[in-house]
Amino acid sequence: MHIDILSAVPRLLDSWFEESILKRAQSKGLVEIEVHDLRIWSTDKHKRLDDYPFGGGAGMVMSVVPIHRAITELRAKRTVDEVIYMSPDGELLSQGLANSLSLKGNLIILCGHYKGVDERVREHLITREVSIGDYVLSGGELAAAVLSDAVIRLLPGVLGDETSALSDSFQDGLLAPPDYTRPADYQGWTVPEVLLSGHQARIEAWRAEQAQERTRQRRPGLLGRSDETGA
Ligand code: 6GU
Repeated sequence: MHIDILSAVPRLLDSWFEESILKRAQSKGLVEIEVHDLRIWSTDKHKRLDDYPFGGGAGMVMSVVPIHRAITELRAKRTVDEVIYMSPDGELLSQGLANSLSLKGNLIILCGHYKGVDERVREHLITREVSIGDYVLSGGELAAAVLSDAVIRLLPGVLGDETSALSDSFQDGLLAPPDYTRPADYQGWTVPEVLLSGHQARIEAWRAEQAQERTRQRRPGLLGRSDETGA
């Protein structure tokens, strides 16, 4: 997978991708991530990316020009499957959406800034808009990092234990059951007996029941939804 991220503040994202699991995924060749400074494509002599809104009003708007130039150049290099605009107006990110994006080859992610982008970007250049939740961030970079992380960790070989992404919360539409590790008794705080029993079938049954119960208590809205994993 190749991910191109277009940003007005690329430094915000550099360190994110140079650490931990995401770094390992890149050094193993499982994903290439390029964070691009949109200013490279600015035609303005001051390398500005934004301008005043036609019709007046508060805030600045990101210009269609550098964004179009950037996307055109990247599209000439590789077959791009999705051009995603990170925006609070977008489709809410879910595990299902992360799963479906993880099956794509090449993604472009555009980070919004200022008041937003010229509407023509959305009409002509973007294939989907994604939001990470019902709250407003000051830029799309954090949201792009969230989306990239959710997608990249699903790529085969990224997580050490192949089964661990499958047992994530949400992957089966349920929250994950509780986990414990040694010591079995810490100052009287004990581990459920069944986990020490060595009886694998009973352990799996207990985990399934805990996942159901936890989901019912904390996120009842997740129960009975069949669209969660496929999107
Ligand atoms: Cl993708 N961008 C911004 N600026 N705010 C957000 C968001 C995205 N998702 C939730 N809030």
